[in-house]
Amino acid sequence: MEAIEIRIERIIKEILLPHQDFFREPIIGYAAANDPLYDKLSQILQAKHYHPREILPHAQTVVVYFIPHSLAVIRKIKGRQKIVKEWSENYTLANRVLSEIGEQLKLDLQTYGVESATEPPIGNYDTIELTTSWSHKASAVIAGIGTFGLNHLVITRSGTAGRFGSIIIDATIRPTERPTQSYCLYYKTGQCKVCVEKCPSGALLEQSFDRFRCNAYLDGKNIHELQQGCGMCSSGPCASKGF
Ligand code: B12
Ligand code: SF4
Ligand code: SF4
Repeated sequence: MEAIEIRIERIIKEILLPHQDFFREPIIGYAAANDPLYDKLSQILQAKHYHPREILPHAQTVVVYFIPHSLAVIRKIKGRQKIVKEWSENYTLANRVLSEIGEQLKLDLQTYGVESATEPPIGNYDTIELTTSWSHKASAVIAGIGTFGLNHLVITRSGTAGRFGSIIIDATIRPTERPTQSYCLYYKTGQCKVCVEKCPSGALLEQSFDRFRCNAYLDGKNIHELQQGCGMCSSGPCASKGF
């Protein structure tokens, strides 16, 4: 029988295949559902965060996948000071692709007798506090896919410009080792603040991130109504690679 992680990787890659112009090779990481970091998350986040076993009682592994935007899309936002339509279009496409990956993995794993539970790429979140109770970024860090950057996003070895999804399963897969160093240039050398300099709303500062300010900008107060997302803090030197 095909090993479960091989199967997971094959399914994700097959779904991405028709979208090669828009996404690069996915990065997939595995976290143990009983990783002690999950016990501390509500405390770290200062908000309710589900433990994987509150979502799936016999959870063993959290599978996290990162689909990095293609270099063609990244080139469109690099050097720009405002959002471009290619970023918006990839944002929308990524939502669709991530949902498809989640649904397909769930169906396929079921045929192996593996139960799973997914969170949508944009979960139902508290629209006042702007927080969810299932953080893909936190799981990405626990699953060894990346580290936090000054941009408050997760940076992977293939950069920060991309999107995450995760699925909780009741099969055991060996956890991915976590990187020992930050992928962010600023945290590594103190030399880069490009994300802060490029943020058009003033939400992202060296010492803080004002999610309400960012959200107001994303909400369309400063963006054309057909455009979604904002790629500026994802478009620095770490856009397509980690350091
Ligand atoms: C709500 C939300 C927003 C809100 C508010 C964000 C916020 N609360 O900070 C708004 C609308 C402002 C927003 C903006 C953006 N978002 Co958003 N957003 C989300 C969403 C739906 C939930 C995030 C959330 O509230 N989580 C709960 C909070 C409490 O945790 P958190 O923010 O994820 O991360 C915290 C912890 O991980 C913690 N932490 C601190 N120390 C440590 C240490 C350890 C060891 C661990 C484990 C954790 C940890 O630090 C973080 C901050 O406190 C997620 C999808 C998801 N379900 O995860 C996408 C998500 C975070 N967004 C994403 C993106 C891409 C964006 C934007 C670039 C817009 C865009 N799509 O073009 C901007 C970037 C703004 C920025 N610089 O951070 C991506 C991130 C990709 C990446 N490379 O990291 C996500 C994961 C969506 C996805 N499916 O990929 N977002
Ligand atoms: S742009 Fe520079 S400082 Fe900002 S997250 Fe990327 S590497 Fe870090
Ligand atoms: S998404 Fe745009 S507005 Fe929000 S922090 Fe990043 S650069 Fe600033």
